[in-house]
Amino acid sequence: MIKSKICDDLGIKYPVFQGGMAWIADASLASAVSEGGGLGILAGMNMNGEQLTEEIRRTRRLTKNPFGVNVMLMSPYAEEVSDVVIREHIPVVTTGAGNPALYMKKWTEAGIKVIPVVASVALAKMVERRGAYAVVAEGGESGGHIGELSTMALVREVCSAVNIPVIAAGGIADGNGMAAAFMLGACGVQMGTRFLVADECTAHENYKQLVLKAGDRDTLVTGRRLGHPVRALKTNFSRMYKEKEADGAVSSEELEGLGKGALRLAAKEGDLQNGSFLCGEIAGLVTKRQSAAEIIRSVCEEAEALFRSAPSFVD
Ligand code: TUI
Repeated sequence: MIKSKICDDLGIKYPVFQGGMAWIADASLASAVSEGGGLGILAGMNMNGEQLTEEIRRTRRLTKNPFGVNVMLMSPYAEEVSDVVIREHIPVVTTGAGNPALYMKKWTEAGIKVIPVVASVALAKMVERRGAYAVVAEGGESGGHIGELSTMALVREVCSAVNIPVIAAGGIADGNGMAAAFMLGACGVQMGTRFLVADECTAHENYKQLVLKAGDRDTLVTGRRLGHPVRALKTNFSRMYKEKEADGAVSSEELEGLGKGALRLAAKEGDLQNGSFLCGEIAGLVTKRQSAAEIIRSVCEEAEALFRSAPSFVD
């Protein structure tokens, strides 16, 4: 069985995190992942404090296993959500899309294991100094908000720069990806795209169909002009957005307005015209519907088989 230091520390069976995907990572998905032996993570992004508290309680009714909460730092609710995780005694908090320095003291003092998602060595070193338990090094193959570096380079560079556990994310959806991440020095993986099609994922059926059908070149990145690049599936909406972004006559305010509500429309309504279907490059590998527990077990068993066959690479 694949295991690492983070399993004992976090009380999980498999070193697999589920990404805290906005509008997607709810009690249903997070509890299924935690029940399956991984770490389920609720998305704090699209909920205010009261809604998140309710979702945490729903999750607790569905699993007794540990789960985490992701605080998306660009969210208008980040401040109130940062207090909810303390009040609710959440054991693990991940952060995304920014620098979590503002909240780290109160979280670590409350005994929370803080695991920021980082896209650079500089941020990884900074959060290590401030008491982060681990980091998720997320490369630009990921869906959603991304940094500049690829997973291959970022994970390796972060692993060599810090002395805390590194969890790899971005472009990982099977045992080969997991084994590769461990070879780079990671001791866990976070997956988002593969969990989009989990039975317990409540994303709209249209979303799941798009992911299942997507090939390797079916995502694109928009939002660079606004300073927050986002990877999504190629659809009429994302192509139109990209064209407008390249058009100097379209103002940044107009672009901001276009993107508003698009994540909810994709996840909840399956709106193929106006929704933004965030998805990673590895979608081409995601072709099967399974339960969250089956996904976690099969990824870890594939990685284990690869490690067992590793001596064949050495003469
Ligand atoms: O946060 C994510 N993925 C997301 S958040 C999201 S919601 C959204 N909606 C519209 C526009 C933008 C976002 C959808 N997907 N992943 C974690 C992540 N964090 N990826 C990259 C980063 C990151 C990037 C730069 C973290 C820190 C950073 O620099 C911070 C600094 O100030 O140094």
